[in-house]
Amino acid sequence: MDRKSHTAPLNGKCDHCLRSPHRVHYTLAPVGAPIMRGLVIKSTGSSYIVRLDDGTSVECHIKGNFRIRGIRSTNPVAVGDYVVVESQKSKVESSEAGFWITEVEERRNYIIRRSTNLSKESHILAANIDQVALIVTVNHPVTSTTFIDRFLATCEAYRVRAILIFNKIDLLKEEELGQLAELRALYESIGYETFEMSAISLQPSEILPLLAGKTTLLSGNSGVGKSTLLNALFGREITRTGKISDSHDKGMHTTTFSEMYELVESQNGTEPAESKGWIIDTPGIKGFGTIDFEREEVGHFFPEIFRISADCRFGNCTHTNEPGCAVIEAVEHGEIAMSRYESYLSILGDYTEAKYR
Ligand SMILES: Nc1nc2c(ncn2[C@@H]2O[C@H](COP(=O)(O)OP(=O)(O)OP(=O)(O)O)[C@@H](O)[C@H]2O)c(=O)[nH]1
Ligand SMILES: [Mg+2]
Ligand SMILES: [Zn+2]
Repeated sequence: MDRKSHTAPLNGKCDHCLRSPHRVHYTLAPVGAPIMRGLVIKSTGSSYIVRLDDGTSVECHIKGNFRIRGIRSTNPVAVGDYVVVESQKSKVESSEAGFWITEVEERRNYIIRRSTNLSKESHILAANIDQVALIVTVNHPVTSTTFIDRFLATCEAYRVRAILIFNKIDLLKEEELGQLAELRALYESIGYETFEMSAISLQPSEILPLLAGKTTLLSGNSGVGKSTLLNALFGREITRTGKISDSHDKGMHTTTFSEMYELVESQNGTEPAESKGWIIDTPGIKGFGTIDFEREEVGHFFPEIFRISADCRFGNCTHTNEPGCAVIEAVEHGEIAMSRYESYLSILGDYTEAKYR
């Protein structure tokens, strides 16, 4: 017998064990076809849960020599990847047969970051996504505008739509509510959709229109409420949430693995549940190091800087000290926000630092 798991519909009785409802449940079952295709729905770093095309889920490993060409990443396989899985009998008699990921299908897109600004290793947050919902908090914890802007610039570079969800508005004092309004106005003026909520008291219907039919990556600092949002969407606790540390007013990295959850229409009939999209919960991240931007290119990933840069005297202007720079002039006149310009300079600074290290 081989260890195999299955996924039951969220809103019906499971055919395998008649328990209901649950997501992934391990059972003993014969191995199916030797070569299968599936979607990576969870990554622990050492193993992966893959939802096979027949709807069952199996735990897989990757072959020691299997690495994706071209990208130096700490995780060659990411949540959202479509992969080829092979089941193999183990050569060692006493051990179980295993499932191995032998191939990753070409990605439609992905979001990648360096763990620290100068780190050489990169990390793929997720692959094949329709949008990123960046969860940010004005306070408890404070999300910095540098973090927001670096994340947004990466979404621009990889052409993934990004929306900003401001959470924990119930905790904000009057002055902080003012800050919230200013931030929303700033990002809306650049062209980003923004949304505000209190995940602890959220009704799914308030946010479902933003997510319906799409695969959404949830990201943000630790403790901003990503997992709380997920639980609110499902109306029950499907993932653990953690307290904010009293002394630092920061999250404690409660979610440690990335996992993809399917939103399904709740129906009471006998028809199969219809998928309403996918949502990916990820571990909170601190810094956001951008990857592979050329110096002259960084401005392309700040839409308002890019628009104005058409008026700079030099085509390869980096908007730092060149004469006739329209961007610097726009910052001086308040047409480009100082916080955005500082974030832009901080990315350029990373490259200068790396160069002279
Ligand atoms: N007051 C208030 N608390 C919230 C809200 N959303 C989340 N919290 C609390 O914030 C804490 C952290 O929430 P999590 O959902 O664990 O945060 P996370 O973003 O998943 O954090 P990591 O998994 O560490 O990345 C928990 O104590 C939540 O109850 C909110 O809208 N209002
Ligand atoms: Mg979490
Ligand atoms: Zn310029």
